[in-house]
Amino acid sequence: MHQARLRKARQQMQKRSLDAFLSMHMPNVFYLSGFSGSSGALILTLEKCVLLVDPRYSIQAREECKDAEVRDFRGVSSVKAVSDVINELRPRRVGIEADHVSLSIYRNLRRSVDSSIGLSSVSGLIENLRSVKDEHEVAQIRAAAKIADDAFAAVIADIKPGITEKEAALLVDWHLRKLGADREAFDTIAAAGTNSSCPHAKPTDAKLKTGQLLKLDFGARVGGYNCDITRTVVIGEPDSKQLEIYQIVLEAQLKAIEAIAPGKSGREIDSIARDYIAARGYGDNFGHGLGHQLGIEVHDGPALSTTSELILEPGNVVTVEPGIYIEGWGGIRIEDDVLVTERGAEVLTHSPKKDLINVLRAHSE
Ligand SMILES: [Mn+2]
Repeated sequence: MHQARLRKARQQMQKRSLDAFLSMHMPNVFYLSGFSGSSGALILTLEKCVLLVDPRYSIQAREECKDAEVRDFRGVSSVKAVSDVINELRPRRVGIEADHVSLSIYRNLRRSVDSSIGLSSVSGLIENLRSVKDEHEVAQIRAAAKIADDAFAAVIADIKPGITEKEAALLVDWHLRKLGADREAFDTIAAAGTNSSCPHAKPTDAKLKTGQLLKLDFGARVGGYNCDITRTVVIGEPDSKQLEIYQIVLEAQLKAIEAIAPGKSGREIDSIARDYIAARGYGDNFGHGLGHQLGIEVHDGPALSTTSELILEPGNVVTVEPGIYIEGWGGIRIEDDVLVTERGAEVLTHSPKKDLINVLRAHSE
């Protein structure tokens, strides 16, 4: 699995006239080597793959990384250790990840790497590979999505008026972990009433009340991969405005999902949902992009937005998450994870969404 990824990375290096590539960006290091620690550096040449870790991670790195030569360093800075390996391997030109290396690290590298070795700024070399998921990656995201779906079903049975947003978020997290998630993909959002009008609201100590909307946005992380799902429910009987807006968001989401296919642009898919919402008078209430790519990172690259350059291809995993947010009233978002296949969209998250779920009724059923 990592051998195939290293092969692809080397092809990309050759296309850019690089005979070495340095990554200190952990999502990329994990992708290329399987190392899941919090810091390390991977130096890839056309023949060698060296993973440098500090002593905290020596044992773990040797266990996790069968396709890399693991070395540990102590008593020197990580930049000095990286420079020593580069000087030993003597490439002509090393690609440095411009989006992830700080100016001070770059300056220190330039000082300690032999002046005959070129350091070139590169962007997206590994991210472009990560955008097309292999079978193993899709299996992890599928497993994460299954856990999130099962957690949602369990949470619905637990939620009732009187518990706080923070307690609702904790219930989500508890069920995710209990069902086998390694951890949450990100800080769970549980936002009720007017707080739900903030797309990325923080859970508060406010207690859930009958008649309120409750927006739950959460995800599981499994084997280093994330899923991301949002459902909006109502505590008790929904009113007509809640039902009206829910239907618009749902319809916008279903239309966008249906349009997903290889060759379509991220912008096109975004506009299908956006135009539908605008035509119903809520254009100003959908401020964010329709979705992002999903993988080792929760925001694993741009996907569906008004500015996206992405052309969809089989193996992309994207979220589709339109929302309508009205200040002082509340917000409704519905989010699912979608795998792009030759035939179109395969939805990976399956929690019910056909109707605005009445939590109290679901509870009594
Ligand atoms: Mn999302």
